[in-house]
Amino acid sequence: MKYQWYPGHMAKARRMMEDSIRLVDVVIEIVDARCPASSRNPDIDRMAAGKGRILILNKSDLADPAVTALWSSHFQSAGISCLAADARRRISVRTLTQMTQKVCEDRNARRRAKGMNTDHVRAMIAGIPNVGKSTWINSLSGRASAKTGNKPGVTRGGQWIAVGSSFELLDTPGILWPGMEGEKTGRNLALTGSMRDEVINIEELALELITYLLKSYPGALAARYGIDESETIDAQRDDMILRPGTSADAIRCMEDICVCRAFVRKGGGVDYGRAARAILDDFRSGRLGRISLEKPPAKE
Ligand SMILES: Nc1nc2c(ncn2[C@@H]2O[C@H](COP(=O)(O)OP(=O)(O)OP(=O)(O)O)[C@@H](O)[C@H]2O)c(=O)[nH]1
Ligand SMILES: [Mg+2]
Repeated sequence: MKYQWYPGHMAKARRMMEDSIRLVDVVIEIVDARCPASSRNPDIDRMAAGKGRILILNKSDLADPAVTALWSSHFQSAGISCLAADARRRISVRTLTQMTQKVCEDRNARRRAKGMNTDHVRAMIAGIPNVGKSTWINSLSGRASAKTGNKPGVTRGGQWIAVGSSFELLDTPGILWPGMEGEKTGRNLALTGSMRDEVINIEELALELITYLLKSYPGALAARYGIDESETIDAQRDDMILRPGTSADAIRCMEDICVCRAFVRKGGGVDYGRAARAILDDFRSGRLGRISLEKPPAKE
């Protein structure tokens, strides 16, 4: 399955961001801590060239803490200022001040030379849909200034929000990019809810998640649904059409989940659609445990 979602409002948002970029000193890119590489938009990288940069690994409460620590040191050793965050908790303005002042050293030196104030910083908050940009701004400002929601595409226009006297933050709509490379990138963004479920085959996506969990987080599905993960089946069953990224065991697990949860269709037969929605919901809200979808490349 190819995952791709680039509706007109994103192209429009991208143009708005390109127009506004000259107004800001820093670009704060928010990514999903469960897949920090997949959730970085190369368009934002290009747009923000020459600006101070900060990377926030948000939703770290849902990610595997050991893997998030690997990502933090990976970005830091590449010279990228980064911070793991849970935007639903209060975020300290002081931490952000320290980070922005550091990435703004050149700008500050130029300003001081002209006798200008260096305390005030304007930042654009950018990232793909649903990673928590607006929640992060609200958490920093201590009030619900920006609209948030548990689906991609909530923020539509740009909105400036003042935080204390030192920050002005520009909330922007989440944007993806056309021509996304790599199956895994799209799959990860579909899993974390950065694409609309309506444009995705959620049953296939759930099977990909189960395949991944069986391999990388054994026991997570058994703990949640009471199924037996160790049972394996004959992959040659002729009613199965396996797609890349999914395994026969994943189909068997999905069927077992249907049985354990009594997800059956009216006329009989298991209800894959319901099981898929339950599994995706459970993953997205952390009920399957703290799970990361990718690790940084191993150091040489
Ligand atoms: N568990 C958890 N949930 C979060 C966190 N940050 C945001 N959320 C939730 O994620 C959902 C999306 O948050 P938003 O702030 O609307 O995301 P956004 O990036 O502004 O999304 P768009 O405007 O659609 O691009 C909401 O349901 C938030 O409550 C976090 O750090 N941890
Ligand atoms: Mg938003």
